[in-house]
Amino acid sequence: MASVGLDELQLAARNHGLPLEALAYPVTPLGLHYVLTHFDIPAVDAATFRLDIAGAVERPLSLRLDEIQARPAVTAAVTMECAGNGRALVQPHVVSQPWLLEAVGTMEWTGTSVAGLLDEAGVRSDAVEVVFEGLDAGIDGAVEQLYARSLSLADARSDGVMLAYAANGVPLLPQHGFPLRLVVPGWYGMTSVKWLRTIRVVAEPFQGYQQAHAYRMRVSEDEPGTPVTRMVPRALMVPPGIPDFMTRERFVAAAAVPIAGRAWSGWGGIEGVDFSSDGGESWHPATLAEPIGRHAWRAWSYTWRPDRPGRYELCCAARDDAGNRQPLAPPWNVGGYSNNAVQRVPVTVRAQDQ
Ligand SMILES: Nc1nc2c(c(=O)[nH]1)N[C@H]1C(S)=C(S)[C@@H](COP(=O)(O)O)O[C@H]1N2
Ligand SMILES: [Mo]
Repeated sequence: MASVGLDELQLAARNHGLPLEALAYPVTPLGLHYVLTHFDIPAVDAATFRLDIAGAVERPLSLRLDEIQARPAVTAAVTMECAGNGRALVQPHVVSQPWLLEAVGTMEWTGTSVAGLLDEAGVRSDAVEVVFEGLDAGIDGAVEQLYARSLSLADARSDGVMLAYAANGVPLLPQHGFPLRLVVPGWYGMTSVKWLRTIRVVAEPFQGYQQAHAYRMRVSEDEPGTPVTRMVPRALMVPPGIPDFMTRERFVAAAAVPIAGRAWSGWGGIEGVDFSSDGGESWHPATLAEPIGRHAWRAWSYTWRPDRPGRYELCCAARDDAGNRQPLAPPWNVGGYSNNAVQRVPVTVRAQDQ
């Protein structure tokens, strides 16, 4: 593994991933969902909070939290993954939040639809995009900013896109965007702006830092690249057996080993998951469970029967119904985004008498 610096350790100690054993839960318990915050977590007073809907609209709105909560509510299980998931596994090393594979989670979000609010404000005919701006300020790439991202009008209006004020049945935790955040199913997490303060409908494409500079797929700093959008497919397994404290290496008994995990894609449903115990040389189809929601990960399982004690490398790979399949080797780009190379779990099978 490439070594990470103290600045990366500082980020890794503030943000945190899903412990992979928590893949066991269909809905990630509060506190186990990954967290990624670029700047500081703002302390927001819900009593004085306002969401402004401004810009190219007929009727600008300024809504209190209780007014938003009084609107028609939707609840959906949504799998969210950071675009930088897998970054620490790419070569050459990309300096940023050093995720291995744990920047994912699924919560049951409750909120109100963005389409409904846009209709109420009345989007003007010259509008092209909707900018979602957070309360959190900071400096990124030498640019001072409020964290902000945009969506095309069509994407902002699409089914399932909501302003969420609750997760797993309780008000949002501070680190997940209290009191109000955007949730955009199927897209990488940077899209789902936390601590939402302003929705601005604009007549020109948004050129903010997190849109026009960060979150671009490109292999050199001087090319504009293409935007990072939806999650490419990924399957993860709960590492089986017991771990070594320091190396996290796994140890299992020489017996039938139940393997379980979850798989998701932002491009469509999961068509299949394949399992390998020889580092990706040979593959065996896993069993898929029924989906728990259109925007949520899907459980899969496989019974692995190692034929002898020794060292193995377990892998899993997802396929979606849009025809995407996980690669064996990580794709490289400047930001270390969208690395969905297959998970590799080294395991030692111990003889029965050990
Ligand atoms: N306002 C604001 N929204 C934000 C961010 C942020 O730093 N500020 N980080 C984004 C990124 S990169 C991710 S991956 C998700 C993480 O959401 P979570 O911490 O609730 O898991 O929030 C997104 N929304
Ligand atoms: Mo992210």
